[in-house]
Amino acid sequence: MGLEKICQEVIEIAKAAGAFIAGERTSFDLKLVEIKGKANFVSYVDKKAEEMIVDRLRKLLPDSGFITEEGTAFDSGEKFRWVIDPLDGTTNFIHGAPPYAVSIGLMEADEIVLGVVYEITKDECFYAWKGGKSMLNGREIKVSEASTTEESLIVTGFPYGEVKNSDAFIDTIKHLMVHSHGIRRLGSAATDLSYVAAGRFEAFWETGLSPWDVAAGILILQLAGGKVSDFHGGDNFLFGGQIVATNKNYFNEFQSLIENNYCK
Ligand code: 2AM
Ligand code: CA
Repeated sequence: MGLEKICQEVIEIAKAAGAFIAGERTSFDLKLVEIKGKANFVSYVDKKAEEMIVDRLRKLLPDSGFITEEGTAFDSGEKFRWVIDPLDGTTNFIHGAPPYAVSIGLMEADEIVLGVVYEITKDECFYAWKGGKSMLNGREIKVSEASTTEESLIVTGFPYGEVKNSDAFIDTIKHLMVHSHGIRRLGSAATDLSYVAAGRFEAFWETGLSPWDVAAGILILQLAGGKVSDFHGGDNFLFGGQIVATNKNYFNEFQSLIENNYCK
């Protein structure tokens, strides 16, 4: 089966999980939430959604491995590996605030070859496969043309219990507060990357993320014409926990700003 066909199937799987999550939201009970650590809620909804997704992906591509947030399936070192966050933006979900998304990426060896981000609250499905284009609900998307901070709206996520980078974070915020159109914090990294891909934001950066938060969104952004790196401008952005993601024209200025602040 080709990647385009697989992508169509994955879209259906992401939407089915999204429908389950949306249904659960209407009757969500905070008492059922386990608290795994500070600011790190895991709910039965995340787990159930992941099981639904894994079950269908196993049938779609037998012998594939899994890297998933809830650990309901495992990476067995196969050639194809699914990288899944069944609910990216769990804290938003728990509080009933948008956005939250299903994020499903597929890796072939070390390369991301397919990505689907289904943002549930706006019913927006972003997707891309290697050799194709980036799409949103059936229409092609492209990054914006802006090339300077002065023309840019920036999105980020707040560091989680992390003290070591907080000065760099604050310095970056201070600079952008003065010079950019503004700063947003949506609470779903998969959605942040998809919005840069769609030209809604010019740039995104964050620390401490896991591969399942970003895998699908990275490919969607790259195939929409955007650029992704780690804070040094290198390639360790999927597993390295540091990501800079921008449109094409703004990359050099923004990546330099982040490198100067974080890599002193
Ligand atoms: P999640 O909702 O799947 O956990 C928001 O800035 C991003 O950070 C989201 O993609 C969110 O994914 C992730 N996130 C939330 N809590 C986190 C934590 N405690 N540690 C690391 N990442 C977290
Ligand atoms: Ca999650």
